[in-house]
Amino acid sequence: MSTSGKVIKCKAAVVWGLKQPFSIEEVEVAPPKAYEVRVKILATGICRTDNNATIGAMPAKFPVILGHEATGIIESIGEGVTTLKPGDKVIPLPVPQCGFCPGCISPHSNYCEKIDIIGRGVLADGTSRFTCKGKPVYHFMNTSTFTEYTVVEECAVVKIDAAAPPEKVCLFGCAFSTGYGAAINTAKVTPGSTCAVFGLGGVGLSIIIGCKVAGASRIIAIDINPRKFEKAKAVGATECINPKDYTKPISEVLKEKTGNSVEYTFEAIGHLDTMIDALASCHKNYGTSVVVGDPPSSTMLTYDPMLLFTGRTWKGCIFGGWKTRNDLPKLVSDFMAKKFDLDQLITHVLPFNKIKDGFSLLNKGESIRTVLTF
Ligand code: PAD
Ligand code: ZN
Ligand code: ZN
Repeated sequence: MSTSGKVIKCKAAVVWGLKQPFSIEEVEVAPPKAYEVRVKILATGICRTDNNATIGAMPAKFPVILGHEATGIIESIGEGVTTLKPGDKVIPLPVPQCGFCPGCISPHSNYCEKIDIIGRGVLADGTSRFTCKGKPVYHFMNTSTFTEYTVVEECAVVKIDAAAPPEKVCLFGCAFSTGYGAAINTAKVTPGSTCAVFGLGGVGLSIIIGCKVAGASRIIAIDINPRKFEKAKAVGATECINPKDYTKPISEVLKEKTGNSVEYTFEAIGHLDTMIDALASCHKNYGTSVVVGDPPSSTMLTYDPMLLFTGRTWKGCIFGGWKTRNDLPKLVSDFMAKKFDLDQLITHVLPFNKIKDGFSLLNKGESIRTVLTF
């Protein structure tokens, strides 16, 4: 029996308020309105950004369905949708590509104005498609994937190769694309260069993969959790540093180890002190440092402007600089052609109802990516 045009009742992980746990509930998912599609989620990864939203470090409206790194199948489409049809395998896009805003029109930008970075929690018409126990439940980052079904705007989802394995390519919905693109697109790492990556989660390891594909000859991986080092080496790090083994800042340690020659540094943690240390770690004139970690909301950063005055470049990056609807299908094709491997990044695969265990693995530093399957 077709579900098109009808409300679907299904299971979703709802977070009812700040610092509240994930609660598996029966929710109602309304049919897609004009220029929207309803997606059956097949697999979804757990990202630090979801955890940040539960603790207030990333804006979100509660109650909310979090999750933004997924693969799914189009269940039905709303009026006016022309680029997708039921049955298409897709990746929902936390950074949409509307095609019309200044960021979409510029060849130098991937920042689509439709991105919900401020936690609006609603779709274009200002309403949500989810309800639970008679109350509206908000969307998250244009996607909301911790649910069996979600509704997203046409510009916030892209069709991919039907043969792509869902429990792997969901990582293209955030961690892999972000990290890999930070190295390839944002820093534009050059062959033979020296790179340093602060933070070895799913994002940091993907940065290492990007640095390696770009031909970097020295990739220094930094984390306070030494259990991450084996994975870092497996994806291409040439050496690893634990800040806990030193009393001085890592920028000083790197200067000594490299003869002051680090070209590219990346912060993939989301802490203000490591953003400054990563900046100070690259060469004072020709160095480039990229902030990839989410800055904690409502905080300010002070730094010595001399760090920039001498010529360093300090950049940020959203979703690895990819124009999502144009570029993700090509990245998935590169994966299918074995240009890179995601196996090292996926440490755990759990059924969706074990979502709390997935977050506990992340917070205990035991996982890189946990993928939840439905
Ligand atoms: P994660 O928590 O899996 O990895 C972070 C790593 O940093 C862990 O291995 C920690 O042990 C390590 N760490 C913590 N403190 C320190 C420290 N002081 N020094 C060195 N290492 C430390 O997170 P993730 O890989 O999922 O995400 C990393 C960040 O990137 C996080 O802030 C997330 O919100 C952000 C992100 N940004 C974008 C974007 O578009 N810019 C996209 C996705 C994620
Ligand atoms: Zn993410
Ligand atoms: Zn746009």
